Amino acid sequence: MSIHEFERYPLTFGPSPVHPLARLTAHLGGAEVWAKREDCNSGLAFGGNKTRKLEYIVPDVLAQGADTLVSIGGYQSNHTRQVAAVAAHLGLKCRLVQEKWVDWDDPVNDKVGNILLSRIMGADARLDPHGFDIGIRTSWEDALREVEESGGKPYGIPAGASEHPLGGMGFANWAYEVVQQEEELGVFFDTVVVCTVTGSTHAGMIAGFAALEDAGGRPRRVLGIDASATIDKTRDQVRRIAQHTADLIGLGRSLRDDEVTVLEGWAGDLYGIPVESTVDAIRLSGRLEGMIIDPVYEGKSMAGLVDLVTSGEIARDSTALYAHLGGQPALNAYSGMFD
Ligand code: 1AC
Repeated sequence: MSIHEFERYPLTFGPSPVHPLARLTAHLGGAEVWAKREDCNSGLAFGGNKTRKLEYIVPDVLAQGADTLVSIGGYQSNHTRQVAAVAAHLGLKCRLVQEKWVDWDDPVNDKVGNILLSRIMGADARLDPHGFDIGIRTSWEDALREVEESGGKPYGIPAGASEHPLGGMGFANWAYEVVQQEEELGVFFDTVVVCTVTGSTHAGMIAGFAALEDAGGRPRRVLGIDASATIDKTRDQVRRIAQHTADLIGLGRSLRDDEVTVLEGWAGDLYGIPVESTVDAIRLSGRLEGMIIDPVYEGKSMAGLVDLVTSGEIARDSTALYAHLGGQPALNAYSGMFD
């Protein structure tokens, strides 16, 4: 099946904006760095990368006649906030499992930012003491069962939508959108840099760009920057979801090892805990570009991009695209870092 034949329920404003980061580029002395802004992609609760994924999942939600979306993430999950927004938009109920993925001692960590927004939008967001893990969680399975036992019709969306069979589709389509925007802008991004944790954003890009390359497109690198600090799990999950998505969109071959790149070095020791390079990257992006990034995901991928350009791993004559996945609401739980 071609990617264009999959049903997509519109939740975004259309293609997310792409623009040059001129002052960051000058600061780094090349490569030329641009950003594609999933943080500006929709009117639903500040948008973000999950909204694009949910466009491919909502048709199935509606086909199944579900009345409650059931999802999971950390206290400051961007994913659960976007699920809550989509539920509100569709007039559905929303039950969220918010696990203690990050041992972060800010006293309002479980009250502000993403979780606050989810509650404002009417989600039943309940705290759960379990720690970080990117896989399928029993707490989430329990929540699905509880909704069913109380007479509801639940629809399960796992963390980051990553383990959902259609979880990679949104970013497979992102690759097609990039190629369209390249044509309009007269630019070619030889390198894409993206944060990766639960994997389906990165995996979708891999599948989409592989299909485009096989159809005669120019080759490019998609560099995933690990922010999970459990790199083997993330790498396995990216590969598995990328291959599954590639199969869905008819790639018709196995992905090569060089198409699945997950780099480590910027996550620190634990998911969700910013390290010095994260904070530096947040300040750099804010001060040079007025572009706000978060301490859990984008601060880590931007730190990776800065180092990769500085070291020449992304060459001076490259044109690199930084995928800004959103996530700024979490900053509210990290205010102490910027006193
Ligand atoms: C981990 C899925 C993830 C979130 O925001 O909850 N990106």
